[in-house]
Amino acid sequence: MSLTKSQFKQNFKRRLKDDLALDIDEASYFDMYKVLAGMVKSAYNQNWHHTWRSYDQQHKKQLYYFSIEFLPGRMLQSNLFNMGWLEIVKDGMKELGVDFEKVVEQENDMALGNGGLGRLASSFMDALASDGYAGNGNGIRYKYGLFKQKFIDGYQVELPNNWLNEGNVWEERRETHSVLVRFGGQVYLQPKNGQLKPVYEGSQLVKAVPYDTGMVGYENGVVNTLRLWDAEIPEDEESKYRTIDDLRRVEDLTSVLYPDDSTEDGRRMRIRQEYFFVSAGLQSILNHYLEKYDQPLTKLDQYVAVHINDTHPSMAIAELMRLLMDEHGLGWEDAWQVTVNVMSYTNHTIMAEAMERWDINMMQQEVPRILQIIQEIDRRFVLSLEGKYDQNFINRTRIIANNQVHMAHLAIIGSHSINGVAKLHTELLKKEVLHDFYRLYPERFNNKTNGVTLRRWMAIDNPRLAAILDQEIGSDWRKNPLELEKLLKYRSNNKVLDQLIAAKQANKRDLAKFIKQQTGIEVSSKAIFDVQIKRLHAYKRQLLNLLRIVKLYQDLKANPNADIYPRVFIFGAKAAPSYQYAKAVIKCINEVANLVNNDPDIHDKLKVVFLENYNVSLADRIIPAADVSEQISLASKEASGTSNMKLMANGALTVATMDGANIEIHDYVGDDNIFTFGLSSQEVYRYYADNSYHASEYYENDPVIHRVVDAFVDGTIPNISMEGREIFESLVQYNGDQFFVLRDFESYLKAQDKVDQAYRNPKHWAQMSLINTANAGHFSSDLTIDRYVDDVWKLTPNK
Ligand code: B1N
Repeated sequence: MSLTKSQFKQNFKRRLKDDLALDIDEASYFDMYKVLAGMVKSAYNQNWHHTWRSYDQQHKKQLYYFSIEFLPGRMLQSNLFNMGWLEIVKDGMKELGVDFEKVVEQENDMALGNGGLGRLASSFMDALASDGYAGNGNGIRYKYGLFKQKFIDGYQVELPNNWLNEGNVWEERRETHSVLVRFGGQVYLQPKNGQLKPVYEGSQLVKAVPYDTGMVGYENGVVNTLRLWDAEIPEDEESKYRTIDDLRRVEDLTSVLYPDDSTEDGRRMRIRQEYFFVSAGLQSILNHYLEKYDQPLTKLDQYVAVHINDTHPSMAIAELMRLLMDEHGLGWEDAWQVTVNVMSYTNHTIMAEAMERWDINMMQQEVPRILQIIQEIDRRFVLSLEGKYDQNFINRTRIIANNQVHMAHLAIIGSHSINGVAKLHTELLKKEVLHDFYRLYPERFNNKTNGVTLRRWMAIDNPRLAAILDQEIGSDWRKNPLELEKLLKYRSNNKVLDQLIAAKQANKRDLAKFIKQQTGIEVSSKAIFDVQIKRLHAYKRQLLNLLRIVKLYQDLKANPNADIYPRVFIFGAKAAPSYQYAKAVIKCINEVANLVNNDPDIHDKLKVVFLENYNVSLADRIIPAADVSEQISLASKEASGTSNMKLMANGALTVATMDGANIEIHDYVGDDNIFTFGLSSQEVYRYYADNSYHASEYYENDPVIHRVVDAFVDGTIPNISMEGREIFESLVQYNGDQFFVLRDFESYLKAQDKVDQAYRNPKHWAQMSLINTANAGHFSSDLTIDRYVDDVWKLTPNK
């Protein structure tokens, strides 16, 4: 896919003419985006074709990553980059007098995910292709991505995100690969040729149509497939869809992404969505296997791995059983063996409210055959334990209990591998949350610490940093992320440290300009840029950050000369629309921002900036400019976190609790290059055990806490009479403060004081920053994928 600059300029102008009948000075940025994306796609289509043909010819084992969320963000730049075209196109555009940045911004950010889980799925797509493995995605083509967030009077307002309204240049509708997915009705089993076969009455068929998107590997010619399913009414079933409601239920299957991170609202539609993409995906996998690989289904596990990203796709276990038995005639034992060998499962959270449990009656109504099969899996599971384990143990581990289907139990019983997403998280799964299952299947449990696409977050988003790296340690770190460690040699090299400082400064100036544009707020690029970007959730404790800002404000009001190093607090966070507490925190942050930013006593010492609509494109802008990374979840609650990795890679220093992957970051950079604080997970569990944490005591006994918390109800912060009260109450009740904000407050202040002091020594700060970047290679998703490939999926790289 080589291309010279003059070829590019020529082709680009010609295609504007050929496709749109426009000269370059007549084309809009959107026209140019479409034409450029079209060029990119025609260029990789050949490789796409080659890639899947070679998988088929070699009968390569293929992985299918099933995820209810994918979050690729904008794809133009990353495709250009992976094809080795980015610099050529940037230069060419400049010579053509086109603002490339503006062209890039035309693309609707593909936001088919909520947060870390969805972004992880997309980073794995990039890593699989870039490492040369046959790995494909399977998901839902939502018409509306995650809502657009606006702030009106400081409140979050959700607007629809109609990302498809101007078309999607990357996708390819593959009508001929459509399959039918059955919902509802009654199912009976009838003997036929010595087997029991289901007979359906009154069920409805939905047509699942795949839209495929090429996943371009980094400079290796590999292009894998992300297959997202849309739902339609089958042509010959139209007569069965009589009511508007019938139609709506089909449309709704792929209309909205559930905007819930870590909670389930138990909606019937969600079950239907989950079954829809799982059934469609598995059918297309089996069709392809039988047609192109032409092997018996008993050998499926040699050629196919299906990974279920959290429990949302866990019906895949029952659906594969159904397809193997009902459609292809395998007996239970054979089908079960194949299924367990094919399936593997990642758990992403220990938050009890996020554990999916579906009402048995709802499953009966929506997916009756699947429920039948789950009941049989459950029956056999219980049978296998009887006599070996006591009744309590059996009741705790079985899939169906209290009229609910426990999806994590199904996922565990039906998979050969179960992994957590950071060392601590996996340990907690084994010791606490899934301990019973760990006793049953110790060999199935393993850790796979998350990773991030360093090429995107560093090479594409932070060209200034990348240029320094390339010059000092060469450019191999793009392919071999551990090469970043070579940077350690320069930790005392003044020239390199000065360059790093200058690059960060320039990035901060860019972000300051953007902040001014978006919010009107003036921030100084000399201040510390202190960043907390992630979903808004009580356990992530944005409130802890906010309480400290209020304290600094009060300190400065009492003593305007207080020695506080100027800081800009930057937030990005969406709250689930039904999550009232999280929305109250957003309102309070916005009101504190108003108060602080407009108080002349504060000068430039504190600024608070809450950027609207945090998404991948906004992350692209913020992360290169960050000095401080806030990773302050209550220990044990954040399974891994991934913004921690992106920020460290860009040289931000982490203020961290010993939670999730923070612990591993700490292990790599060492005590001196991270600011840790707060309770350990053991201490948290001890508090749970003896029920001895009483938030009210901290409120009563600590005058600083008292004053800060009172600010939420005494008028110090205006316009939050309701929300301030809600937060106040949540904190000061005897058994309030579920996430130990007040308990960790003092320790947090101390860690932040160290940050404040350390920043005053720019050389030393740059050195710490360098050490973080140098160790970030360990958190490349390329390496995470290598570990999944070796331990779980057993794939071989493509030649
Ligand atoms: O998955 C990320 C982790 O880095 C984060 O720590 C973790 O919080 C996140 C229900 C979830 N866990 N659970 C979800 C998402 C959507 C949904 O409907 C739960 N997201 C995470 C990647 O491992």
